[in-house]
Amino acid sequence: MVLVIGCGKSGLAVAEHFVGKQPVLAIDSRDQPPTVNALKKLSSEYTDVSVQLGSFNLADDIVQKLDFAVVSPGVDTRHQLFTQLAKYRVEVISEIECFAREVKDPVIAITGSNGKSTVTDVVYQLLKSSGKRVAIGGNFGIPAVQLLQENAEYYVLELSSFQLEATSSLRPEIGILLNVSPDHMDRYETYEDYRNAKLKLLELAQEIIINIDDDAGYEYKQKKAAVGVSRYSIQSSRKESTHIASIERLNNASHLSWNGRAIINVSELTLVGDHNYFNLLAGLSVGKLFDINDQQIKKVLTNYQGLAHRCQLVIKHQDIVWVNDSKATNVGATIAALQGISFEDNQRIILIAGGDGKGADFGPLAKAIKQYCKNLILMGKDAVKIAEALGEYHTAHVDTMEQAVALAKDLAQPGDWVVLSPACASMDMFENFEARGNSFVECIEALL
Ligand code: UMA
Ligand code: ADP
Repeated sequence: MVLVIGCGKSGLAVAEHFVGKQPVLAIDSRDQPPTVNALKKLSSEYTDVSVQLGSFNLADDIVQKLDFAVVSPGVDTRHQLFTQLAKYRVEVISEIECFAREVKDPVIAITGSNGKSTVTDVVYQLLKSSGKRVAIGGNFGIPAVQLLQENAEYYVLELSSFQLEATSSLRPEIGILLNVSPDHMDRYETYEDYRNAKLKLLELAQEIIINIDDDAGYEYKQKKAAVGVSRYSIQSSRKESTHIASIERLNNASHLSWNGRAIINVSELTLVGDHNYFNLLAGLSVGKLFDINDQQIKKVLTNYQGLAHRCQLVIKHQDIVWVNDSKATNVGATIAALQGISFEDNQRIILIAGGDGKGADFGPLAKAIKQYCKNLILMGKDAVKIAEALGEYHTAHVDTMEQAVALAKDLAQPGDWVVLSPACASMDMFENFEARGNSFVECIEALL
């Protein structure tokens, strides 16, 4: 019997994956998990599917009957259930591991603290543009096991630290580590543990793309192979040389470049901000590894519009720019957004931030806010913690998105940018980051 722990998107997909092959017991500590109706339907259609809601408590004789357990990424494995599973030597694997044990075609896997979804989408667009049948998923939204039905030639997967933890059989053709900065510190004992979960991808992958400008990538490269150091570097087990994607200055303009050769002038890109240039360099590296020609790479990257809720322009109204960066769910993401939008002459950003900080240290965020922002509007569970990290800096506290947007409108002068980039998860006030971003946009529309 397979135990499915957590009945969200991945739990349901795993239950569906094993149905008819092995008996399934799906459990959730909530009474009404999001997939409750779909699971009940499944168990009414298949007698060997059972569902237990409201607790993770299992009798020892049931645990002894288990072949293995599949844990959802959102479930904390420090729960007592996992001690019980270990006692009876029940293997605990991820949904990604279930995928890895069956997939026959090549996988490109992307991890990092920030930029994963953007790079996953860019890589998907690039491969699709070269005529390949490509499936996209993982942390991006569609559980990987569900993609197995797609008859794809390539699988592009965004992987979170949680998904990598209980994964051992995946052998991505290419593994990309974008960056590591603190996140999910409510789930890890130390930053080192979180970082190691991310670095695991580099051990699993056959070929790797690492960001040498980031500490984690740089240290990995120093440890594994002390070859030339630049921004993006491709270390290859297949190829002898090290390839470098970087930003180079040519004729007074910055260019996305490959091995020092300019390919795209950044002024031709739709995406803005240094962090996005790095994301596109990761895409460029994959394009070159797949021998996609420069013209094709250029076409895809210059036309790339970005995903919703990531530094997305909402409206420019009376010379005030409103930006939705709701997906900035950790400190590193908000700092990157502030740096990307920053102005050299003065501080013109009115930042709306706050939510569930997941145990983060807000010190580095406070420093960036003082450098780049003229006002800070805080809301959510950890608003006070952020304000404390800022010390003397004046902050305004609000209870709702409506109040935040109304206050931002009052404060904004022509030339200012109002940016929702919370540095926190959204679940204390909203269903998810999309709902938070949508609420921001609706409040703006109602007010302007
Ligand atoms: N649950 C319990 N007890 C607990 C905790 C959770 O029973 O103590 C149950 C919940 O009641 C719920 C289920 O577990 O029914 C939720 O499982 P889940 O949180 O793993 O969510 P899924 O719906 O399966 O979505 C997961 C990823 N969620 C998380 O990692 C938190 C999705 O990433 C991913 O898209 C999806 O699998 C498909 O692969 C979302 C995410 O927020 C976008 N990821 C984090 C991030 O990007 O920062 C890592
Ligand atoms: P993820 O899937 O890792 O959360 P996204 O591509 O969805 O990453 O971007 C989330 C947020 O992270 C963006 O809104 C932006 O603020 C920030 N961000 C994007 N790319 C980077 C990067 N390369 N480095 C740092 N921050 C980034």
